[in-house]
Amino acid sequence: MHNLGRTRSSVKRDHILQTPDTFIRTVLPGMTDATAIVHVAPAAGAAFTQYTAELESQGTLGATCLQRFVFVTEGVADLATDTSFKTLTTGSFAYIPAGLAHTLTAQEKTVLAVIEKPYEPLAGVCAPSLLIGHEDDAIPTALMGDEDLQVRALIPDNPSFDFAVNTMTYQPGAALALVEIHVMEHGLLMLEGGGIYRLGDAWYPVTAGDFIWMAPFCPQWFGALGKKPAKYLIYKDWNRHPI
Ligand code: UGY
Ligand code: MN
Repeated sequence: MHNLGRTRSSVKRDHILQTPDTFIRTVLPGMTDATAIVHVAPAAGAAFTQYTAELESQGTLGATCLQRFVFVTEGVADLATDTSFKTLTTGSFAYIPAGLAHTLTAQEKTVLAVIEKPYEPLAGVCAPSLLIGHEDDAIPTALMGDEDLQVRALIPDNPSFDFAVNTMTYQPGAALALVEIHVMEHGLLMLEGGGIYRLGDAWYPVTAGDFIWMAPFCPQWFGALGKKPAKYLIYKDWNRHPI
C-alpha cells in the first residue's frame, strides 16, 4: 500500500527516528548472503556506526578492524576466533575487541544488531578482551529506584570499555524520571512494545523495530504505553573524558 509520502521517520540535527518503512538494505564489504540496514554512521554526525544485519542461513558479516558489539535479536549464529568457538542464540551478545580476527556465521535466518566504533585507549588501562554473554544472565537494576524500569548492563562498567550497551525494560506506564540532557550519544533499537519518545522539542510515537539516534546533548525522555512492557537496546559512549 502506497504511503503517499508519509512516514513517522524524522531526521533532525540532534536526532534521527528511523522507522521500518524507510529502511534501505545494502551489502557492506565482506558480507555474504546478508544485508545491512545502516541506522547511523559518521556521515550523520555520530561517532559510531550501528546497523541491523539480516543473514540468510550460512550468511556472514565482513571483517572489521574496529571494535564490534553484536546482539542477536533473532536466530542463531556461530562466532569463531583463532582460539574460541561460541554459538550465539537469541538474546546473546558478543563484544569483539578491535583487531581480533573473527567470523560470524548464521546457522539459520538470523538478525543481529551490530555496533562498531574505533577504540579510544586510556593511558595505563589494558584494552578489553572478547566477551560473550546472554541478556538473561545480566542482573537487572531499578533505574533511580523505580522497580517498573529495569536496566541490564551487557558490558561490565570497567574503564577498559569505551562504550556501554544496556537493555531497558519499562512496565506499561513507566517513564524516565526526567528529561535527560547529557554529553553521551545514544543508538537505540526498540525491541518490544512502544510508547512516546521525546527527542529535542518533538514527541514521537515509537514501537518495536524503530531505531533512534540521539546526538550529544539531545533532550530525551520516554514513557511506555500499551498493555505490555516496552524494551530497548541502548548504546552510549562511556568512560572517556569528553575532550
Ligand atoms: O543511559 C541513559 O542515558 C538512558 N537512561 N537514556 C535513555 O534511556 N534515553
Ligand atoms: Mn540517555
